[in-house]
Amino acid sequence: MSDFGEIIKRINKANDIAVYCHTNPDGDALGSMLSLGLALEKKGKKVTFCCDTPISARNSKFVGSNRIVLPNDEVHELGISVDSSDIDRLGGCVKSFLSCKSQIAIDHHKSFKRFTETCYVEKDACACALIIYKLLKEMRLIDKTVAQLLFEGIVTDSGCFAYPSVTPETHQIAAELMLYDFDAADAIYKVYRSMSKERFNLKCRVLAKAKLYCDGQVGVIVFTAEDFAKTSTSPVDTEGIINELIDIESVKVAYALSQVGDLNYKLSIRSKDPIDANEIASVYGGGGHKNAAGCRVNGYLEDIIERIVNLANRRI
Ligand SMILES: [Mn+2]
Repeated sequence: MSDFGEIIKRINKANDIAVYCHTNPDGDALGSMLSLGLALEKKGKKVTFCCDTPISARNSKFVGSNRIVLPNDEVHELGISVDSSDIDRLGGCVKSFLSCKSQIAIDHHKSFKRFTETCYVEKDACACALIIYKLLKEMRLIDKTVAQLLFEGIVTDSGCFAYPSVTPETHQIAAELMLYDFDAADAIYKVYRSMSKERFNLKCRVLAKAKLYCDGQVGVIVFTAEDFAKTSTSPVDTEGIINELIDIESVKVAYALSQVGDLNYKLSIRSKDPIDANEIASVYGGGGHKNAAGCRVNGYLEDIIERIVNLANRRI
């Protein structure tokens, strides 16, 4: 793995840079991509912000999100992917990313699969934004806007500094960012606590149907196409709702199934130590972090639930 030296060299050499994040971006993906792109723009680079998912009302709260474009045929000198554990996570942006004359990947997933010659990965970092912070600090490109975006990325992926992946360094970096004097409490409210009425309704509806298995040690919630239709929401509104389930004292593994197609579901997994969510997700070809991971599963809902509850039960 190359260090920042090679990355900075490549950034300095390029004039036309495109930054990429994964499909259905979360706060860390957006905070990392937007902070990096806006900082490079300040350095005089021409920057394009690419993501394959149209920005939702929820994500439009991130400064610079109005600059994000859907994948197109434009060819860029340098493509930088952030917060993507493998090339497929770029979704509709894969072709655009690969068409760049050179590529860099910066990531923090345990399940990272190398897809560029130059990459920088810290598998223990609780957010990709922590890595972008170190890079931009070395390049002396942090200002108030950039600091707030990095802080928002860290807040999102650390569960507001609550997950086991949070270290003294996480707090040190957050403290350094707060010195830039943005409104940190407001940033946390905006990206971590606030929600639309529609999302609240979805949450109530789905949590009311939550089921516990294995003496209350495994929790399952399901977001069906009907749940989305009845509450005027979409899969992007599911983010974080699974945490209510893992917060139940007896629950050691929490699952959220989100309907994507007829017999096709996105599975999110949360676990408490020592159970490894990344390892469970890898059974279905997915991945993520030790306590939070995801994958796709196909089949009838009842069969899927039986299979994933068994997977958890064997690890409890
Ligand atoms: Mn992340």
